[in-house]
Amino acid sequence: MKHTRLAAVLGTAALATAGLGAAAAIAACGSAAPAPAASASASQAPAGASPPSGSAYSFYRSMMGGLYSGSSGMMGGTPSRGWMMGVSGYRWMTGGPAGPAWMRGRALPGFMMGTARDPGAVMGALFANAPGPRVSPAQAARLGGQVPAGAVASRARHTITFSGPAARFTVLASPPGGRDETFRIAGLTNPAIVVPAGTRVSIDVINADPDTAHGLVVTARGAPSSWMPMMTARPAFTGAALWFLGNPTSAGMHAGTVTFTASTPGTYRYLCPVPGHAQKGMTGTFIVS
Ligand SMILES: [Cu+2]
Repeated sequence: MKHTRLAAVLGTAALATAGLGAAAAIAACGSAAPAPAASASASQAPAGASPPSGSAYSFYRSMMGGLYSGSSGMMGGTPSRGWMMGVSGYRWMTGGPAGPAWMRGRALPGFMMGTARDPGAVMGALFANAPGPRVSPAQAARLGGQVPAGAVASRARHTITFSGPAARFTVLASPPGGRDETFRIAGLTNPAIVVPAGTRVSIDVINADPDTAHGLVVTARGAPSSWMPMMTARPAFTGAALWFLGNPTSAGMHAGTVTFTASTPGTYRYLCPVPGHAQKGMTGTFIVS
């Protein structure tokens, strides 16, 4: 595919991505997933993202520190404690070459899991107070119902078609008033998105679900909608991933922007990479014409 060529395009796109999504989206595509212990040193992101710094990493350390020292003693004696607190734990949790490890079959540590909760519920709660852009529920509802500039939305064909060199649209993840575990774009549920080859695409993702983390990845068409989509799928274009956003709080709904160049014509898929969500219906078609 076009990973090599697109590597040059990486920096600005990924860095424009908000908050935790940025750390995740920056990782290079195509390489093998490292073990947690290795992820600290391997596969470093472009300048500006490594080592992790700034408010997202500070938030992570403070959150994990709270879990360690809490009265529940949840993490007491956990062997993973050392790496969980530092850079490698941060990358394990928020993203690496192929997404966060907990999305790729490396289960969340037992102390986070409780019983059989959706990992998205665990991560949504943990990252509810993460830094990054926010929008109000009213703004989210407006943006999620709006036909994007330069696009034609066809309700009959369930398609949103762009022309021109740039495409920007908002995606609401699992908003109220619709079926759970779906995306809403321009008032449509999981519509097909069509852009001409070479389009610079910016997708503003808003997590409108009160109690679950969601993200968005554009991946190859053939990727099966498996429980763990990221075990078999990779971002189809460099930067085409925002792994997850935490739950909304009174400060607003978390928002992040996925930016990439839709360089190669073909039929792709956008999906939520959180385990189980694509299978439940968080997916749609992305066509580069
Ligand atoms: Cu989801």
